[in-house]
Amino acid sequence: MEIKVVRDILAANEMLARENRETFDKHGIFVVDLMSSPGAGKTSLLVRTLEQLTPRYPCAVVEGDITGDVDARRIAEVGVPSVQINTGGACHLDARMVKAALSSLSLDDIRVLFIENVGNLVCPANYRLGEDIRVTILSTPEGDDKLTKYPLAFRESDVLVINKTDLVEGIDFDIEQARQSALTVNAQLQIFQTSCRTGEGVDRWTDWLASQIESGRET
Ligand SMILES: Nc1nc2c(ncn2[C@@H]2O[C@H](COP(=O)(O)OP(=O)(O)OP(=O)(O)O)[C@@H](O)[C@H]2O)c(=O)[nH]1
Ligand SMILES: [Mg+2]
Repeated sequence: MEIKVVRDILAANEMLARENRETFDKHGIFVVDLMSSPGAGKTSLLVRTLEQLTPRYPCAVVEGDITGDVDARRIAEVGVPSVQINTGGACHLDARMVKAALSSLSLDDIRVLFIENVGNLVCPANYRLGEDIRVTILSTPEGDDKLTKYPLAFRESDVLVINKTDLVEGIDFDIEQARQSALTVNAQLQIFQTSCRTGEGVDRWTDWLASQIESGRET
């Protein structure tokens, strides 16, 4: 019975995610879902990415947090429209929350929508939101073993961004080992290495993202 309830919740979410997808298609919006542990650098990568993309594409952001609007304010400082969702305790966004947030955005004026999920490396991966691509960030201080200890998010993603490469000296994070582990978990993963502090590697990621936006859907 318990299993059935969980399945019902996920099935209901899938249905709403498809509705969101139809809305995005109708308005020609490319959607990126960003996932990671708390503090891996989702907002930092978003800010860097928006600085490069907004001259070419009108962007907007849906921010998911348990409480508060700190991240939405950081996005507003870059001059990009943002909507904050407070989950009130839930460890992930779901398609219903995103659908509700869309009513606060001017969809005809958006080409790329970024959704920053709640900081959590496990729960968000179970809930599709209607996105085109899913990106999971792993930051070097978390350790390269997280790819094999928490494989779901990486298995369910199109992209892995290894962030905080500027901190790799002095901690036990082997980038080559991380890349190998990632590809073992998901051979289709596109892998990028960034430092949001120095900006290193951000261009390669935004160039690839722009190519995906231009070509429409998926990797
Ligand atoms: N050294 C270094 N610090 C970084 C880098 N990227 C982010 N940070 C720092 O890491 C901390 C967390 O970054 P955020 O961008 O807020 O992380 P987040 O994933 O959005 O966090 P939540 O939304 O709370 O889950 C901040 O102090 C950032 O300045 C990086 O590449 N290098
Ligand atoms: Mg954040």
